[in-house]
Amino acid sequence: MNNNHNGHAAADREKAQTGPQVGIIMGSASDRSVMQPAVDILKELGISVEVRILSAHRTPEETAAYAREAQSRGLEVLIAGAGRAAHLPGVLAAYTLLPVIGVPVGGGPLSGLDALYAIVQMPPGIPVATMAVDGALNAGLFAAQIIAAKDGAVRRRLEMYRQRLREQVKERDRQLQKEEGEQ
Ligand code: RP5
Repeated sequence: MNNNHNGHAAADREKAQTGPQVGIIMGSASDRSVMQPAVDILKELGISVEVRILSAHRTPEETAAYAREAQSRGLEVLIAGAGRAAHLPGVLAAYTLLPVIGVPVGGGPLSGLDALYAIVQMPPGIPVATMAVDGALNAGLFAAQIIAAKDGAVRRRLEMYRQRLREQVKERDRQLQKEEGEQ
């Protein structure tokens, strides 16, 4: 495929894409502040999201229905954040072939270690890409990178994001060198 063809394909995808591309699901309203960085970074990168509260334990039927219908509704990636016995990402993954990114939510008596183990230790066959405890920002970036594999505009925004990171580190290093030199 040449670049021109790729350009047309991307434009066609843009036209066809009207609904949300990424579903951000959390097990409880209490997870909202932890999950917000995923919402913010995806919007910043020009990716449409929908945000839902669905619980693997308290609303299991709604959770299964959401995952079953997600791909046919045009979603491309799911991000799921949950704390304690965090079954949500695994349950969503059981009902869809979309990539599911899990965010263990901290807090609680075990400080998120329970959720981390529950999400990262998926048995063979049903994978969940597990982020750090409270790692919603990286979940958003990872979802964007999946979309960027076929979307040049998102790829360019991610490149600019990394460029800003590089510049921030260099600026802090320059500042540190200056302060050290003054001592
Ligand atoms: C999990 O239990 C949720 O994801 C949340 O992190 C945790 C506590 O839920 P609430 O009791 O605050 O609703 O299902």
